[in-house]
Amino acid sequence: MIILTYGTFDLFHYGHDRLLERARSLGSRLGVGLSTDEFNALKNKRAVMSYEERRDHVTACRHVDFVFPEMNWEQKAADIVAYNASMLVMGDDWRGKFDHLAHLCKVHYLERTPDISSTQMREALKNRYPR
Ligand code: C2G
Repeated sequence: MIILTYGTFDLFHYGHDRLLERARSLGSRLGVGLSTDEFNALKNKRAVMSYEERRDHVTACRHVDFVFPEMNWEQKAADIVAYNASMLVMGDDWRGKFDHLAHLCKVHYLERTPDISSTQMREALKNRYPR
């Protein structure tokens, strides 16, 4: 059973890893739609790490089987069909946002890991290594 999830995965941290681990445990293969820098601009997000650096990090994660670019909001339906995915998994900060895809596959939201985020990591790095 193929599972898909999507995200920026900037400054990869244990909250990301736990999400991917739980998503992977729900199926037999996990694919990650990794937000391109251009799509991050649409999400009003600026990642510290480049797409290639984030891709290498997520690809190295033992829970992940394949990574593909997430270039827009609309591609999920086509991705689900193209990869023959049985489930879309997202953190529950997205709860309800992808229910419109439930006619194509199961949509499952997992509890976010508290007290860790790429933003907090960025702030911590800035304080630890002030320029
Ligand atoms: N996440 C989590 N716990 C955290 C931080 C993130 O479970 N402490 C989850 C998020 O809920 C998301 C995934 O990790 O499912 C990736 O998080 P982000 O990189 O912040 O992704 P986001 O910007 O939410 O992009 O089309 C969907 C978007 O691309 C999702």
